[in-house]
Amino acid sequence: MKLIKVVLACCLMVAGLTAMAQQNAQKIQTANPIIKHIYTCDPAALVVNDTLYIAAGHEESTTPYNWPFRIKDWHIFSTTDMKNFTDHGAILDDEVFDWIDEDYCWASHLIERNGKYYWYVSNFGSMGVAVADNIFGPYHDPLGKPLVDRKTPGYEESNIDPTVFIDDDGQAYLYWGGETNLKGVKLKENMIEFDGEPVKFTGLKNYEEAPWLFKRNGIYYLAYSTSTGYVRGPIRYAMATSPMGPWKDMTDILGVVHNSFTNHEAIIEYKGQWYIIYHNGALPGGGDYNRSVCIDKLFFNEDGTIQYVEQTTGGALGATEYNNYGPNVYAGVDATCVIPNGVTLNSVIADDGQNKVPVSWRWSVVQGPDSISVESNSLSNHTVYFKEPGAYVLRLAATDGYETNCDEVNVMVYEEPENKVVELAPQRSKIYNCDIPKKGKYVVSVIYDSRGASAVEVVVNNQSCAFHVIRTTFGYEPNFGMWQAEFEFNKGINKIDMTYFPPQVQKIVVSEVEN
Ligand code: FUB
Repeated sequence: MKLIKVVLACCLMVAGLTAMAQQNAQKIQTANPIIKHIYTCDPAALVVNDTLYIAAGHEESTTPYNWPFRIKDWHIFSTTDMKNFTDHGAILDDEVFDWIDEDYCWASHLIERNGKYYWYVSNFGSMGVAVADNIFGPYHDPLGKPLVDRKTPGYEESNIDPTVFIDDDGQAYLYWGGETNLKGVKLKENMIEFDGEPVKFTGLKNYEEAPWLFKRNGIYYLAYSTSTGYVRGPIRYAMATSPMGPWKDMTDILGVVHNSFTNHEAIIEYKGQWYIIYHNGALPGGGDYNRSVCIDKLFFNEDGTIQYVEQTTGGALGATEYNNYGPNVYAGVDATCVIPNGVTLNSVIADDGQNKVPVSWRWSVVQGPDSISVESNSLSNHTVYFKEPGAYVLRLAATDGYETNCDEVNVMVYEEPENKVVELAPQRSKIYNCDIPKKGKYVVSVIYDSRGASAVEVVVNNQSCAFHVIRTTFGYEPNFGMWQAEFEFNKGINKIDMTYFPPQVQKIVVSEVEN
């Protein structure tokens, strides 16, 4: 009797929690990014009984560009028409996992098998799995420890971004890994134990993270996020005739996304149409660490290869199912520039194509000492050149012939300092002895390439000056910025300590301040 009461109480609790998840649900009707009331990232998608579910990380960074990722829970969103999405709230919290000892998590993957739900998560190089009888939980950690523990010899490297694929014969496979560590392994039927040893995959061009497996017409597809130096995030794919490869490298299928150096995709068929679900940093306040889930349609060629996907603001709604909106205009992240170099802003113009007129755009100076010249041959990444140093506010206006939208960006333009006394080409772990001819005021200028974001620390005569390089673009061409500060130097040897500096720092110049 006692047992029956406990079982009954548990059932009521589950039903209660499920009802609560439904009650807390928020209705959203939307184009890209599809979720606008919170920041979301790393989508995983699954279809259960005619409903498409997206499990996504809930990002809570207080600034858009600061490491680390701040994901403490994951939400589930659902739709039955790809137009209306429901937010069912934070269904999985990282507190479910006792072993999680770091504050913030990484990507997750949710999958259903025989009516049970398995939610794989990653946290600073270890991965675990939570299980529930209902998609909306409650989830518990059946292992009480990581499924892949970074402290286990042989598993120390980048255990992130789990993804699970179940083949038609019922065999489940787990894939995961960042950088050069993509691995795959069979899972036992219980979905929480390896069946055999993992295999490391190689030969996947520019592989960085975010593997996603699917099967179509007997062909296995492995999509993933790439990285080539400063350019990160294009989604590429490979094909195979078996879920464990060997993988044939194919091509990129989605380009760099707006305002986020990462991307993470799910590819799924729903009601006869294929979709790619990914993230960008396009919401106001969004960025590398405040990302937003987007959806676009994906198409295959006759031979099974995937067509390149253009990112749209119309998203899965499609261009014919909603009214014309003016172009989305994003002028770029505030940037710095050192004359005579130009600055390539990560500006983006995206239009829904509804007005059927090619989009046109114009840059202008809202504030600043002089006019500018601009190279802007495409809808994104425009390069601006300056003749005069100073603080500029630039406006980008774009029109679809019917509606015009604008956005502004600040650019601080410098000239390389005159009166140079010392010029240093930084080397790692180096303390420079700068021989200063006479006691006085000097400016230390650090010239950096702003294609990467980083914290930089320069220690001048034991005085630490830290500053943050904000990434302004993903292009191949360098973008120079400059940081400056004034110091009193004594005659003779003064020390500039660059023991730690990121590769972005190009040059350090010490120049005399004229009296
Ligand atoms: O969200 C944290 C990390 O960013 C994920 O694990 C990667 O896939 C990238 O999207």
